[in-house]
Amino acid sequence: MKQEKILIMGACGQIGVELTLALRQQYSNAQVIASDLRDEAHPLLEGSGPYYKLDATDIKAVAELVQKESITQIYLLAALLSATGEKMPMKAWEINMNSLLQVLELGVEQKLTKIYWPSSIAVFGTTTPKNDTPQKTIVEPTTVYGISKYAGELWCQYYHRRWGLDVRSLRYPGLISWKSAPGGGTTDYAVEIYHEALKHKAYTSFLSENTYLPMMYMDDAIRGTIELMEAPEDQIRSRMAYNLSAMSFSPKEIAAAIQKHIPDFSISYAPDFRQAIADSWPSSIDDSAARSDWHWKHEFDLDKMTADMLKNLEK
Ligand code: NAD
Ligand code: AKB
Repeated sequence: MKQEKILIMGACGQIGVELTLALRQQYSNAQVIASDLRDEAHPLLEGSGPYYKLDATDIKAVAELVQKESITQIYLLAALLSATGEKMPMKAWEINMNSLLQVLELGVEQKLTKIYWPSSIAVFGTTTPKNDTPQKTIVEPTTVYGISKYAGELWCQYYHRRWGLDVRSLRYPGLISWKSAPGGGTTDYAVEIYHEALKHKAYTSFLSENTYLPMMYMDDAIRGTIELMEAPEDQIRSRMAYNLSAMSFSPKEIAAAIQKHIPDFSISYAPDFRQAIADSWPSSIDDSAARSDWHWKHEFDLDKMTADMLKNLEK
């Protein structure tokens, strides 16, 4: 059997850094090629494996690299997220859609064994049921980011149905991590708050106190991603992205969790344009399809995540 060789695009981002390191543990450094538009991110620099500066929308350069490195799998993480996307909608559409369509085409041409492409809770909109949002429901996204994610899911399903391409996807909730910074999303407040709590014992949230959103610790997201990708093909019953859930909390609740460790931490609220985006998203997600199809299970709740975040950021 041909040895798997994985290309990660967008490897310097919040997810990319941790996914690259985790896949290098699972396979080997040489089997996991990291790439991004930016210079190599610091956590990847310490000799952990090969790195290329690569524009995910430059199909010629991507195709050349796939050939040169005999790539068998692609993880396409390059994207503009919800808040940045609203500032430059056409650019977000171009990056998010063109990179995906080109990778799907390349997947068929080069007979790639697997492709991973993440979707988001941003596919849902104001007409979607807000609590325990089901896997299949009304989907009318309000942001260009959400539109690109939902269109992308349909394209993934199309390439699987039409060409048998093994492309898999998850609708991540907001992700919280300490190794790398978030890249311009609406859920970024839930990372910033830990940094500010340790530095200044105070944080001003750009979302209002009772805005509940689905959230997940990065450790769970990385493990879930690898479990989805390693699952036998017959367990993947949805070729649209799977809902994935761990916890749901508001700015007021995360602040209370931090106050258990830093009692004099204080939070204030100054909602900005991201409030409307958050208000259009679900408060909580029903991920029973992922739990029954490929046995997804989260490990971190708000208190466990808060203890781990503060411990690692303090270092
Ligand atoms: P991020 O913004 O932190 O990282 C994205 C990376 O893509 C950056 O390093 C950026 O330099 C790179 N990039 C942008 N344009 C590029 C291009 N043209 N060519 C190559 N690289 C390019 O984002 P992230 O949080 O790591 O998200 C990764 C994926 O996961 C995205 O598709 C995002 O929509 C999805 N997602 C993330 C979250 C989250 O909370 N982090 C939630 C849901 C879905
Ligand atoms: C964002 O806020 O844009 C992302 C996401 C939930 O897709 N974190």
